[in-house]
Amino acid sequence: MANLTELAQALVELDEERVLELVEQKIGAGEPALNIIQECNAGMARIGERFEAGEYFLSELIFSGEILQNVMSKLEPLLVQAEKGDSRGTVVIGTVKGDIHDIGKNIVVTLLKGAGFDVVDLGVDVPTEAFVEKVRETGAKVLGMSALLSFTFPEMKTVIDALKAAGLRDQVTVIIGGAPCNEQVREFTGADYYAIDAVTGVNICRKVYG
Ligand code: B12
Repeated sequence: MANLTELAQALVELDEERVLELVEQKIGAGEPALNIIQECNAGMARIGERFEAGEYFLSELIFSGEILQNVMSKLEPLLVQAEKGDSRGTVVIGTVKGDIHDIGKNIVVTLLKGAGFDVVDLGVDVPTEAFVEKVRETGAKVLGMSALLSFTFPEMKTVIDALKAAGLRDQVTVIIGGAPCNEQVREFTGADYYAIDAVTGVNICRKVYG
């Protein structure tokens, strides 16, 4: 098992005070916010493993989410250095039906806004029709779907099939993301891209909108 950094380890131990102290230190030392997020992600992955192994329970999962959200509220001002000027384009995004994980999606939203995109964030547990309706209404060229639960992967396929049925599939590039997603999941769902992290997702949006 890979060694964790001090920050990631403090997160795994759910030592909120230490986590926030380390984050403040890193911000003060000029460390890029994205690096700090990456370190935290390693900690969250380890927390997930402990949960799977029965060493952590739902309460620990909930607490870890709260700590990460507090970290994010410190980092967000650093991420939103919005580029001025016209909108680069519209991106519709949401976490699929049955899934309420939103910390990763919210990072994507923050980065997209910082990069000058108009973002329509549908939130979590988003029904198929809501995705399809928003794509139709906004004419967005990109749809992003987040899924952190393996059993919600079929939801992404359902949305893509519904876009086809609505005659909208050709106008929209579909990007999927979330910790357990990968290329196989992309293939299964019929999405155009799988983004391993938020930055990759933003770069794909840049490419689509030229
Ligand atoms: C915190 C957490 C929770 C919190 C979520 C709080 C919140 N507001 O989001 C709470 C406590 C609510 C929760 C609940 C559950 N959870 Co949970 N949770 C986690 C945990 C520990 C961290 C998730 C997280 O925030 N990571 C940090 C963020 C920054 O990472 P990320 O989401 O992957 O996002 C990054 C990229 O993936 C990407 N990205 C994400 N989405 C998108 C979308 C697009 C378009 C793009 C471009 C990029 C992108 O950008 C982000 C930044 O780079 C994970 C473990 C893990 N490995 O991730 C388990 C995990 C996801 N949970 C899991 C489970 C099982 C559950 C529950 C079913 C537990 C239960 N028995 O009730 C419930 C389900 C609730 C529901 N219906 O959704 C499992 C899922 C297993 C699986 N493969 O299906 C995991 C993997 C833990 C594990 N190993 O067992 N959970």
